[in-house]
Amino acid sequence: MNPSDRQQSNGDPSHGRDLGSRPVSRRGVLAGAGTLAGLGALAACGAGPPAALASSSSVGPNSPQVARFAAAHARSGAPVRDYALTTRPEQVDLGITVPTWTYGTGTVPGPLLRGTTGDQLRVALTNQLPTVSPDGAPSGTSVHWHGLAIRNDMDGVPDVTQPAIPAGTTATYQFTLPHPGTYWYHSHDGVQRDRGLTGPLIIDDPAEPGHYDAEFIVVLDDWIDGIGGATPAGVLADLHRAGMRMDMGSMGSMMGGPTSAVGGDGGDVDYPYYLVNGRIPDAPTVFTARPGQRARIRVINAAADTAFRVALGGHRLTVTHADAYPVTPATVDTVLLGSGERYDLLVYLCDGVFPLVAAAEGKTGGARALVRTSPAAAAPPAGLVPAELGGRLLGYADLHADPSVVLPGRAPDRTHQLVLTADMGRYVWMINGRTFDQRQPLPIREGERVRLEFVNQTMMYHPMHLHGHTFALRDPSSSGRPDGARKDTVNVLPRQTVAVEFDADNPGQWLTHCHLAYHEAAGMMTVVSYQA
Ligand SMILES: [Cu+2]
Repeated sequence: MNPSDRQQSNGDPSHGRDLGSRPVSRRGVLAGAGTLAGLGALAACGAGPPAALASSSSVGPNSPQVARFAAAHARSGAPVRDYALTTRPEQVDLGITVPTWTYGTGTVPGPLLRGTTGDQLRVALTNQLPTVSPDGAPSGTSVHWHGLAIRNDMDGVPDVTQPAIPAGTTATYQFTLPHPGTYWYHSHDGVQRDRGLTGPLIIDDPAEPGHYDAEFIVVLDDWIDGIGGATPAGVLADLHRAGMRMDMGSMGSMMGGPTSAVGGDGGDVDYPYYLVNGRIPDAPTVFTARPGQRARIRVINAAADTAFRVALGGHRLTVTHADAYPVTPATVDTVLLGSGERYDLLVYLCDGVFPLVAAAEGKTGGARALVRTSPAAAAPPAGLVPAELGGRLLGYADLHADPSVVLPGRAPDRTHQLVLTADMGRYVWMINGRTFDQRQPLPIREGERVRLEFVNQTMMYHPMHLHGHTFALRDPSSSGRPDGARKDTVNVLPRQTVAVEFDADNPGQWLTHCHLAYHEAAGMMTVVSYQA
Protein backbone atom coordinates (compact mmCIF):
# COMPACT_ATOMS: atom_id res chain seq x y z
CA MET A 1 0.00 0.00 0.00
CA ASN A 2 1.18 3.44 -0.81
CA PRO A 3 -0.19 5.87 1.76
CA SER A 4 0.05 8.72 -0.73
CA ASP A 5 -2.74 7.06 -2.73
CA ARG A 6 -5.21 7.87 -0.04
CA GLN A 7 -7.96 10.31 -0.71
CA GLN A 8 -7.44 13.47 1.26
CA SER A 9 -8.30 17.12 1.48
CA ASN A 10 -11.44 16.96 -0.61
CA GLY A 11 -13.44 18.94 1.87
CA ASP A 12 -14.21 22.55 2.44
CA PRO A 13 -15.30 22.68 6.05
CA SER A 14 -14.90 26.44 6.37
CA HIS A 15 -18.60 27.09 5.88
CA GLY A 16 -19.67 24.32 8.21
CA ARG A 17 -20.96 24.58 11.70
CA ASP A 18 -18.95 22.88 14.38
CA LEU A 19 -21.10 20.24 16.01
CA GLY A 20 -19.08 20.48 19.17
CA SER A 21 -20.17 24.05 19.81
CA ARG A 22 -23.85 23.34 19.32
CA PRO A 23 -26.07 22.72 22.30
CA VAL A 24 -27.83 19.40 22.34
CA SER A 25 -31.54 19.73 21.76
CA ARG A 26 -33.79 20.73 24.61
CA ARG A 27 -35.63 17.48 23.99
CA GLY A 28 -32.45 15.49 24.69
CA VAL A 29 -31.74 17.39 27.89
CA LEU A 30 -35.28 16.95 29.13
CA ALA A 31 -35.16 13.23 28.42
CA GLY A 32 -32.14 12.96 30.70
CA ALA A 33 -33.75 14.95 33.48
CA GLY A 34 -36.90 12.86 33.35
CA THR A 35 -34.81 9.76 33.62
CA LEU A 36 -33.08 10.92 36.74
CA ALA A 37 -36.35 11.75 38.43
CA GLY A 38 -37.47 8.24 37.56
CA LEU A 39 -34.31 6.74 39.04
CA GLY A 40 -34.86 8.63 42.29
CA ALA A 41 -38.34 7.24 42.62
CA LEU A 42 -37.15 3.72 41.92
CA ALA A 43 -34.27 3.96 44.37
CA ALA A 44 -36.65 5.07 47.09
CA CYS A 45 -38.59 1.82 46.84
CA GLY A 46 -35.48 -0.32 46.63
CA ALA A 47 -35.80 -1.47 43.04
CA GLY A 48 -33.43 0.95 41.37
CA PRO A 49 -29.70 1.61 41.21
CA PRO A 50 -27.68 2.56 44.31
CA ALA A 51 -29.18 5.53 46.11
CA ALA A 52 -25.99 7.53 45.57
CA LEU A 53 -26.89 7.81 41.91
CA ALA A 54 -30.27 9.31 42.61
CA SER A 55 -28.77 12.68 43.42
CA SER A 56 -26.15 12.64 40.66
CA SER A 57 -26.51 14.03 37.18
CA SER A 58 -25.96 12.73 33.68
CA VAL A 59 -22.70 13.53 31.91
CA GLY A 60 -24.06 15.02 28.69
CA PRO A 61 -22.29 15.32 25.33
CA ASN A 62 -21.46 18.98 26.02
CA SER A 63 -20.18 18.42 29.54
CA PRO A 64 -16.68 19.40 30.72
CA GLN A 65 -15.90 15.68 31.14
CA VAL A 66 -16.27 15.17 27.38
CA ALA A 67 -14.07 18.18 26.63
CA ARG A 68 -11.50 16.77 29.04
CA PHE A 69 -11.57 13.37 27.26
CA ALA A 70 -11.07 15.12 23.91
CA ALA A 71 -8.15 17.22 25.21
CA ALA A 72 -6.48 14.18 26.76
CA HIS A 73 -6.61 12.28 23.47
CA ALA A 74 -5.63 15.11 21.12
CA ARG A 75 -2.06 15.20 19.83
CA SER A 76 -0.66 18.64 19.22
CA GLY A 77 0.41 19.21 15.63
CA ALA A 78 -1.53 16.17 14.43
CA PRO A 79 -2.45 16.24 10.74
CA VAL A 80 -6.06 17.00 9.87
CA ARG A 81 -7.69 14.59 7.40
CA ASP A 82 -10.40 16.61 5.67
CA TYR A 83 -13.37 15.08 3.91
CA ALA A 84 -16.73 16.31 2.68
CA LEU A 85 -19.82 14.13 2.48
CA THR A 86 -23.09 15.25 0.89
CA THR A 87 -26.21 13.21 1.52
CA ARG A 88 -28.44 13.39 -1.53
CA PRO A 89 -30.68 11.35 -3.83
CA GLU A 90 -28.69 9.81 -6.69
CA GLN A 91 -28.91 7.08 -9.29
CA VAL A 92 -26.34 4.39 -8.51
CA ASP A 93 -25.02 1.60 -10.72
CA LEU A 94 -24.99 -1.67 -8.76
CA GLY A 95 -24.84 -3.69 -11.98
CA ILE A 96 -28.42 -2.52 -12.23
CA THR A 97 -29.24 1.16 -11.83
CA VAL A 98 -31.33 2.19 -8.82
CA PRO A 99 -32.40 5.45 -7.20
CA THR A 100 -31.16 5.76 -3.62
CA TRP A 101 -29.65 8.17 -1.10
CA THR A 102 -25.84 8.42 -1.10
CA TYR A 103 -22.96 10.34 0.43
CA GLY A 104 -22.66 12.28 -2.81
CA THR A 105 -20.10 10.31 -4.81
CA GLY A 106 -22.61 8.40 -6.93
CA THR A 107 -21.45 5.19 -5.30
CA VAL A 108 -22.54 2.65 -2.74
CA PRO A 109 -20.91 2.40 -0.28
CA GLY A 110 -19.74 5.97 0.36
CA PRO A 111 -16.10 7.06 0.01
CA LEU A 112 -13.27 5.54 2.02
CA LEU A 113 -12.26 7.74 4.95
CA ARG A 114 -8.74 7.07 6.19
CA GLY A 115 -6.14 8.39 8.60
CA THR A 116 -3.61 7.29 11.18
CA THR A 117 -4.18 6.92 14.91
CA GLY A 118 -3.73 10.35 16.49
CA ASP A 119 -4.74 12.27 13.36
CA GLN A 120 -7.74 14.57 13.41
CA LEU A 121 -10.59 13.44 11.17
CA ARG A 122 -12.68 16.40 10.00
CA VAL A 123 -15.79 15.67 7.97
CA ALA A 124 -18.12 18.38 6.65
CA LEU A 125 -21.54 16.81 6.21
CA THR A 126 -23.93 18.66 3.90
CA ASN A 127 -27.48 17.38 3.99
CA GLN A 128 -29.11 17.67 0.56
CA LEU A 129 -31.80 15.07 1.22
CA PRO A 130 -35.36 16.02 0.32
CA THR A 131 -36.85 18.15 3.09
CA VAL A 132 -39.52 15.54 3.78
CA SER A 133 -38.74 11.82 3.47
CA PRO A 134 -41.22 9.29 1.99
CA ASP A 135 -42.57 8.46 5.44
CA GLY A 136 -43.51 12.11 5.97
CA ALA A 137 -40.79 12.85 8.53
CA PRO A 138 -38.20 15.60 8.12
CA SER A 139 -35.05 14.26 6.46
CA GLY A 140 -32.57 15.17 9.13
CA THR A 141 -29.46 13.03 9.18
CA SER A 142 -26.35 12.33 11.24
CA VAL A 143 -23.22 10.23 10.90
CA HIS A 144 -22.19 7.60 13.41
CA TRP A 145 -18.59 6.33 13.39
CA HIS A 146 -19.13 2.68 14.19
CA GLY A 147 -16.72 1.24 16.73
CA LEU A 148 -14.68 4.40 17.30
CA ALA A 149 -13.96 5.50 20.87
CA ILE A 150 -14.27 9.23 20.21
CA ARG A 151 -15.60 12.25 22.10
CA ASN A 152 -19.26 11.76 22.89
CA ASP A 153 -20.53 14.89 21.16
CA MET A 154 -19.23 13.56 17.81
CA ASP A 155 -20.95 10.15 18.07
CA GLY A 156 -23.73 11.12 15.70
CA VAL A 157 -26.90 9.92 17.44
CA PRO A 158 -29.86 12.28 16.92
CA ASP A 159 -31.42 13.52 20.17
CA VAL A 160 -28.79 11.71 22.27
CA THR A 161 -25.48 13.33 21.27
CA GLN A 162 -26.63 15.98 18.77
CA PRO A 163 -29.71 17.35 17.03
CA ALA A 164 -30.28 15.81 13.59
CA ILE A 165 -28.67 17.87 10.83
CA PRO A 166 -31.62 19.47 8.99
CA ALA A 167 -31.96 19.23 5.22
CA GLY A 168 -30.29 22.17 3.52
CA THR A 169 -27.57 22.66 6.15
CA THR A 170 -23.95 21.66 6.79
CA ALA A 171 -22.36 20.50 10.03
CA THR A 172 -18.80 19.43 10.78
CA TYR A 173 -17.57 16.47 12.76
CA GLN A 174 -14.02 16.58 14.10
CA PHE A 175 -12.29 14.16 16.43
CA THR A 176 -9.05 12.35 17.12
CA LEU A 177 -8.74 8.98 15.39
CA PRO A 178 -8.41 6.35 18.14
CA HIS A 179 -7.28 2.70 18.01
CA PRO A 180 -6.17 1.50 14.55
CA GLY A 181 -8.32 -0.91 12.58
CA THR A 182 -11.26 -1.56 10.30
CA TYR A 183 -14.32 0.58 11.00
CA TRP A 184 -17.22 2.10 9.11
CA TYR A 185 -19.63 5.00 9.21
CA HIS A 186 -23.33 5.25 8.58
CA SER A 187 -26.40 7.37 9.10
CA HIS A 188 -27.92 6.89 12.53
CA ASP A 189 -31.25 8.43 11.62
CA GLY A 190 -34.14 5.95 11.46
CA VAL A 191 -33.58 3.32 8.76
CA GLN A 192 -31.54 5.61 6.45
CA ARG A 193 -28.61 3.23 6.62
CA ASP A 194 -30.62 0.67 4.63
CA ARG A 195 -30.22 3.08 1.73
CA GLY A 196 -26.74 3.98 0.50
CA LEU A 197 -25.71 5.93 3.61
CA THR A 198 -22.80 3.73 4.72
CA GLY A 199 -19.06 3.74 4.05
CA PRO A 200 -15.71 2.28 5.19
CA LEU A 201 -13.34 4.02 7.61
CA ILE A 202 -9.81 2.73 8.12
CA ILE A 203 -7.45 3.86 10.87
CA ASP A 204 -3.85 2.98 10.14
CA ASP A 205 -1.40 1.98 12.83
CA PRO A 206 1.65 4.26 13.03
CA ALA A 207 3.58 1.11 14.01
CA GLU A 208 1.96 -1.12 11.38
CA PRO A 209 4.19 -4.16 10.92
CA GLY A 210 2.84 -4.45 7.36
CA HIS A 211 2.93 -8.21 7.05
CA TYR A 212 0.87 -8.04 3.87
CA ASP A 213 1.32 -7.02 0.23
CA ALA A 214 -2.22 -6.17 -0.86
CA GLU A 215 -5.28 -4.84 0.87
CA PHE A 216 -8.90 -5.57 -0.10
CA ILE A 217 -11.65 -3.57 1.62
CA VAL A 218 -14.85 -5.60 1.38
CA VAL A 219 -18.15 -3.91 2.30
CA LEU A 220 -21.12 -6.30 2.46
CA ASP A 221 -24.69 -5.09 2.11
CA ASP A 222 -28.26 -6.21 1.60
CA TRP A 223 -30.23 -4.19 -0.93
CA ILE A 224 -33.89 -3.37 -1.46
CA ASP A 225 -33.95 0.45 -1.78
CA GLY A 226 -35.32 1.63 -5.11
CA ILE A 227 -36.19 -1.89 -6.30
CA GLY A 228 -39.77 -1.78 -7.59
CA GLY A 229 -40.35 1.44 -5.66
CA ALA A 230 -39.34 -0.03 -2.28
CA THR A 231 -37.87 2.21 0.42
CA PRO A 232 -36.63 1.32 3.90
CA ALA A 233 -39.35 3.50 5.43
CA GLY A 234 -41.89 1.49 3.47
CA VAL A 235 -40.33 -1.79 4.61
CA LEU A 236 -40.57 -0.68 8.24
CA ALA A 237 -44.21 0.35 7.79
CA ASP A 238 -44.98 -3.06 6.24
CA LEU A 239 -43.31 -4.86 9.16
CA HIS A 240 -45.40 -2.91 11.66
CA ARG A 241 -48.57 -3.61 9.66
CA ALA A 242 -47.92 -7.31 9.27
CA GLY A 243 -46.65 -7.87 12.80
CA MET A 244 -43.80 -10.26 13.26
CA ARG A 245 -43.96 -13.06 10.79
CA MET A 246 -44.05 -16.55 12.27
CA ASP A 247 -42.20 -17.90 9.30
CA MET A 248 -41.07 -21.43 8.64
CA GLY A 249 -37.56 -20.50 9.71
CA SER A 250 -38.41 -19.91 13.34
CA MET A 251 -40.96 -22.73 13.39
CA GLY A 252 -38.31 -25.03 11.94
CA SER A 253 -35.88 -24.00 14.64
CA MET A 254 -38.38 -24.68 17.41
CA MET A 255 -39.16 -28.07 15.92
CA GLY A 256 -35.53 -29.02 15.48
CA GLY A 257 -35.59 -28.42 11.75
CA PRO A 258 -32.96 -26.75 9.61
CA THR A 259 -31.12 -23.98 11.41
CA SER A 260 -28.31 -21.61 10.61
CA ALA A 261 -25.44 -20.29 12.67
CA VAL A 262 -27.70 -17.44 13.82
CA GLY A 263 -30.62 -19.69 14.74
CA GLY A 264 -33.64 -20.51 12.65
CA ASP A 265 -34.49 -16.98 11.61
CA GLY A 266 -31.93 -15.17 9.49
CA GLY A 267 -33.73 -11.83 9.45
CA ASP A 268 -36.98 -9.97 8.93
CA VAL A 269 -36.53 -8.75 5.35
CA ASP A 270 -36.11 -10.81 2.19
CA TYR A 271 -33.75 -8.76 0.06
CA PRO A 272 -33.73 -9.01 -3.73
CA TYR A 273 -29.96 -8.33 -3.86
CA TYR A 274 -26.83 -8.76 -1.81
CA LEU A 275 -23.76 -6.66 -2.59
CA VAL A 276 -19.99 -6.62 -2.25
CA ASN A 277 -18.74 -3.04 -2.58
CA GLY A 278 -22.01 -1.98 -4.15
CA ARG A 279 -22.08 -4.61 -6.90
CA ILE A 280 -24.54 -7.43 -7.53
CA PRO A 281 -23.09 -10.94 -8.12
CA ASP A 282 -23.51 -10.75 -11.92
CA ALA A 283 -21.38 -7.59 -12.11
CA PRO A 284 -18.83 -8.23 -9.38
CA THR A 285 -16.00 -6.16 -8.00
CA VAL A 286 -12.64 -7.69 -8.99
CA PHE A 287 -9.71 -7.49 -6.58
CA THR A 288 -6.35 -8.03 -8.22
CA ALA A 289 -3.01 -9.15 -6.82
CA ARG A 290 -0.21 -11.52 -7.73
CA PRO A 291 0.10 -15.21 -6.88
CA GLY A 292 1.96 -15.76 -3.62
CA GLN A 293 1.15 -12.34 -2.26
CA ARG A 294 -0.33 -11.94 1.19
CA ALA A 295 -3.63 -10.11 1.14
CA ARG A 296 -5.20 -8.37 4.12
CA ILE A 297 -8.94 -8.60 3.56
CA ARG A 298 -10.91 -6.14 5.67
CA VAL A 299 -14.50 -7.38 5.75
CA ILE A 300 -17.23 -5.02 6.98
CA ASN A 301 -20.85 -6.13 7.31
CA ALA A 302 -22.74 -2.91 6.53
CA ALA A 303 -26.05 -4.73 5.98
CA ALA A 304 -29.21 -3.60 7.72
CA ASP A 305 -30.73 -7.03 8.38
CA THR A 306 -28.44 -9.77 7.08
CA ALA A 307 -25.66 -11.87 8.56
CA PHE A 308 -23.13 -13.10 6.01
CA ARG A 309 -20.99 -16.23 5.91
CA VAL A 310 -17.81 -15.37 4.01
CA ALA A 311 -15.33 -17.65 2.26
CA LEU A 312 -12.71 -17.37 -0.48
CA GLY A 313 -12.73 -20.34 -2.85
CA GLY A 314 -9.53 -22.38 -2.67
CA HIS A 315 -8.16 -20.59 0.38
CA ARG A 316 -8.20 -20.76 4.16
CA LEU A 317 -8.62 -17.55 6.15
CA THR A 318 -6.42 -16.43 9.02
CA VAL A 319 -8.39 -14.08 11.26
CA THR A 320 -6.06 -11.38 12.61
CA HIS A 321 -8.51 -8.72 13.89
CA ALA A 322 -12.09 -8.72 15.15
CA ASP A 323 -13.93 -5.37 15.16
CA ALA A 324 -10.61 -3.52 14.59
CA TYR A 325 -8.74 -5.08 17.54
CA PRO A 326 -6.06 -7.75 17.07
CA VAL A 327 -6.65 -11.37 18.04
CA THR A 328 -4.33 -14.32 18.29
CA PRO A 329 -4.39 -15.50 14.66
CA ALA A 330 -6.99 -18.23 14.07
CA THR A 331 -7.17 -20.12 10.77
CA VAL A 332 -10.59 -21.28 9.55
CA ASP A 333 -12.45 -21.87 6.28
CA THR A 334 -15.25 -19.38 6.78
CA VAL A 335 -16.39 -16.54 9.06
CA LEU A 336 -19.84 -15.25 10.00
CA LEU A 337 -20.50 -11.53 10.39
CA GLY A 338 -23.62 -10.08 11.95
CA SER A 339 -24.61 -6.55 11.02
CA GLY A 340 -21.88 -4.17 12.19
CA GLU A 341 -19.17 -6.79 12.73
CA ARG A 342 -15.77 -6.68 10.99
CA TYR A 343 -12.99 -9.22 10.54
CA ASP A 344 -9.54 -8.73 9.07
CA LEU A 345 -8.38 -11.85 7.24
CA LEU A 346 -4.87 -12.72 6.09
CA VAL A 347 -4.72 -14.90 2.99
CA TYR A 348 -1.82 -16.30 0.98
CA LEU A 349 -3.09 -16.00 -2.58
CA CYS A 350 -2.98 -18.87 -5.06
CA ASP A 351 -2.73 -18.53 -8.84
CA GLY A 352 -6.03 -18.08 -10.68
CA VAL A 353 -9.44 -16.44 -10.21
CA PHE A 354 -11.36 -17.14 -7.01
CA PRO A 355 -14.87 -16.31 -5.82
CA LEU A 356 -15.05 -14.27 -2.60
CA VAL A 357 -18.54 -15.28 -1.52
CA ALA A 358 -20.78 -13.83 1.20
CA ALA A 359 -23.81 -16.09 1.65
CA ALA A 360 -26.83 -14.53 3.36
CA GLU A 361 -27.04 -16.65 6.53
CA GLY A 362 -30.48 -18.15 7.09
CA LYS A 363 -31.72 -16.52 3.88
CA THR A 364 -31.57 -17.35 0.18
CA GLY A 365 -28.85 -15.83 -1.96
CA GLY A 366 -25.67 -13.95 -1.39
CA ALA A 367 -23.04 -11.58 -2.66
CA ARG A 368 -19.75 -12.18 -4.38
CA ALA A 369 -16.60 -10.54 -5.64
CA LEU A 370 -13.67 -12.06 -7.52
CA VAL A 371 -10.02 -12.24 -6.50
CA ARG A 372 -7.86 -12.41 -9.60
CA THR A 373 -4.15 -13.21 -9.53
CA SER A 374 -3.95 -14.52 -13.09
CA PRO A 375 -4.91 -12.22 -15.97
CA ALA A 376 -5.72 -15.11 -18.29
CA ALA A 377 -7.74 -17.43 -16.08
CA ALA A 378 -11.47 -17.77 -16.75
CA ALA A 379 -13.81 -16.53 -14.02
CA PRO A 380 -15.83 -19.14 -12.13
CA PRO A 381 -19.57 -19.29 -12.87
CA ALA A 382 -21.71 -16.83 -10.91
CA GLY A 383 -23.53 -19.54 -8.96
CA LEU A 384 -20.41 -21.38 -7.78
CA VAL A 385 -20.52 -22.15 -4.06
CA PRO A 386 -17.01 -22.68 -2.71
CA ALA A 387 -16.61 -25.78 -0.55
CA GLU A 388 -15.03 -23.59 2.13
CA LEU A 389 -18.47 -22.12 2.93
CA GLY A 390 -19.38 -25.49 4.46
CA GLY A 391 -16.01 -25.89 6.21
CA ARG A 392 -14.69 -24.91 9.62
CA LEU A 393 -16.60 -21.83 10.81
CA LEU A 394 -14.99 -19.29 13.15
CA GLY A 395 -16.72 -19.10 16.54
CA TYR A 396 -16.27 -16.56 19.31
CA ALA A 397 -14.56 -19.30 21.36
CA ASP A 398 -11.80 -19.26 18.72
CA LEU A 399 -11.14 -15.59 19.35
CA HIS A 400 -8.51 -14.63 21.91
CA ALA A 401 -7.46 -11.03 22.33
CA ASP A 402 -3.89 -10.31 21.31
CA PRO A 403 -1.85 -9.78 24.52
CA SER A 404 -1.47 -6.09 23.62
CA VAL A 405 -5.23 -5.52 23.95
CA VAL A 406 -6.35 -7.97 26.66
CA LEU A 407 -8.73 -6.28 29.08
CA PRO A 408 -7.03 -7.00 32.42
CA GLY A 409 -8.96 -9.09 34.92
CA ARG A 410 -10.93 -7.09 37.46
CA ALA A 411 -14.15 -7.63 39.36
CA PRO A 412 -17.00 -5.62 37.83
CA ASP A 413 -18.06 -2.58 39.84
CA ARG A 414 -21.45 -2.70 38.20
CA THR A 415 -23.49 -5.18 36.19
CA HIS A 416 -26.44 -4.32 33.99
CA GLN A 417 -28.70 -6.94 32.48
CA LEU A 418 -30.28 -6.11 29.15
CA VAL A 419 -33.23 -8.43 28.62
CA LEU A 420 -34.13 -8.61 24.94
CA THR A 421 -37.80 -9.23 24.20
CA ALA A 422 -40.35 -8.70 21.45
CA ASP A 423 -44.04 -8.00 21.11
CA MET A 424 -44.88 -10.53 18.45
CA GLY A 425 -48.08 -8.88 17.29
CA ARG A 426 -46.92 -5.31 16.76
CA TYR A 427 -43.33 -5.71 15.53
CA VAL A 428 -41.96 -4.05 18.65
CA TRP A 429 -38.50 -4.93 19.99
CA MET A 430 -37.49 -4.03 23.53
CA ILE A 431 -34.69 -3.87 26.08
CA ASN A 432 -35.78 -4.49 29.67
CA GLY A 433 -39.42 -4.33 28.63
CA ARG A 434 -39.13 -0.88 27.09
CA THR A 435 -38.77 0.60 23.65
CA PHE A 436 -36.23 3.38 23.08
CA ASP A 437 -38.76 6.19 23.52
CA GLN A 438 -39.65 4.74 26.94
CA ARG A 439 -36.05 3.96 27.90
CA GLN A 440 -34.57 3.90 31.36
CA PRO A 441 -30.88 4.64 30.79
CA LEU A 442 -28.34 2.35 32.41
CA PRO A 443 -26.27 4.42 34.88
CA ILE A 444 -22.50 3.94 35.17
CA ARG A 445 -19.63 6.04 36.50
CA GLU A 446 -16.27 6.93 35.01
CA GLY A 447 -13.54 4.59 36.24
CA GLU A 448 -15.81 1.62 36.78
CA ARG A 449 -15.41 -1.84 35.30
CA VAL A 450 -18.84 -2.43 33.81
CA ARG A 451 -20.39 -5.75 32.88
CA LEU A 452 -23.31 -5.94 30.47
CA GLU A 453 -25.31 -9.16 30.20
CA PHE A 454 -27.43 -9.47 27.07
CA VAL A 455 -30.24 -11.91 27.88
CA ASN A 456 -32.00 -12.88 24.67
CA GLN A 457 -35.51 -14.12 25.37
CA THR A 458 -36.56 -14.02 21.72
CA MET A 459 -36.42 -16.64 19.00
CA MET A 460 -34.14 -14.47 16.89
CA TYR A 461 -30.49 -13.47 17.14
CA HIS A 462 -29.50 -9.86 17.85
CA PRO A 463 -26.09 -8.33 17.01
CA MET A 464 -25.74 -6.07 20.06
CA HIS A 465 -23.56 -2.99 19.66
CA LEU A 466 -22.16 -0.51 22.19
CA HIS A 467 -21.07 2.96 21.12
CA GLY A 468 -17.83 4.62 22.23
CA HIS A 469 -16.17 1.56 23.79
CA THR A 470 -14.65 -1.76 22.78
CA PHE A 471 -15.75 -4.38 25.28
CA ALA A 472 -14.23 -7.79 26.00
CA LEU A 473 -16.21 -10.98 25.46
CA ARG A 474 -16.70 -12.85 28.72
CA ASP A 475 -17.92 -16.36 29.27
CA PRO A 476 -21.37 -16.05 30.86
CA SER A 477 -20.90 -19.06 33.13
CA SER A 478 -17.92 -17.71 35.04
CA SER A 479 -16.14 -14.52 35.92
CA GLY A 480 -14.85 -14.70 32.41
CA ARG A 481 -12.13 -15.99 30.20
CA PRO A 482 -9.32 -13.49 30.71
CA ASP A 483 -8.47 -13.08 27.02
CA GLY A 484 -11.86 -12.80 25.35
CA ALA A 485 -11.72 -10.86 22.10
CA ARG A 486 -12.24 -7.11 22.17
CA LYS A 487 -15.29 -6.21 20.11
CA ASP A 488 -17.99 -3.58 19.79
CA THR A 489 -20.69 -5.81 18.31
CA VAL A 490 -21.62 -9.33 19.43
CA ASN A 491 -24.22 -11.74 18.07
CA VAL A 492 -26.52 -12.93 20.84
CA LEU A 493 -28.23 -16.10 19.62
CA PRO A 494 -31.86 -17.02 20.36
CA ARG A 495 -32.42 -17.83 24.07
CA GLN A 496 -28.72 -17.17 24.78
CA THR A 497 -27.04 -14.90 27.34
CA VAL A 498 -23.78 -13.16 26.43
CA ALA A 499 -21.70 -11.16 28.89
CA VAL A 500 -19.25 -8.42 27.97
CA GLU A 501 -17.13 -6.10 30.08
CA PHE A 502 -15.52 -2.74 29.51
CA ASP A 503 -13.74 0.01 31.41
CA ALA A 504 -15.81 3.17 31.69
CA ASP A 505 -13.19 5.54 30.31
CA ASN A 506 -15.16 7.66 27.83
CA PRO A 507 -17.70 9.88 29.61
CA GLY A 508 -20.98 10.71 27.94
CA GLN A 509 -24.25 9.20 26.80
CA TRP A 510 -23.70 6.09 24.72
CA LEU A 511 -26.23 4.11 22.77
CA THR A 512 -26.34 0.35 23.05
CA HIS A 513 -28.66 -1.43 20.65
CA CYS A 514 -29.45 -4.27 18.32
CA HIS A 515 -27.72 -3.55 15.02
CA LEU A 516 -30.51 -4.99 12.88
CA ALA A 517 -31.86 -1.73 11.46
CA TYR A 518 -35.52 -2.66 11.78
CA HIS A 519 -35.17 -3.93 15.35
CA GLU A 520 -33.35 -0.74 16.23
CA ALA A 521 -36.05 1.40 14.62
CA ALA A 522 -38.75 -0.66 16.36
CA GLY A 523 -37.34 0.06 19.80
CA MET A 524 -34.39 -2.21 20.66
CA MET A 525 -32.06 0.54 21.88
CA THR A 526 -31.13 2.10 25.17
CA VAL A 527 -28.45 4.38 26.60
CA VAL A 528 -25.48 3.64 28.83
CA SER A 529 -25.42 6.85 30.83
CA TYR A 530 -22.35 8.18 32.64
CA GLN A 531 -23.29 9.90 35.88
CA ALA A 532 -21.24 12.64 37.50
CU1 LIG B 1 -32.39 -7.45 17.03
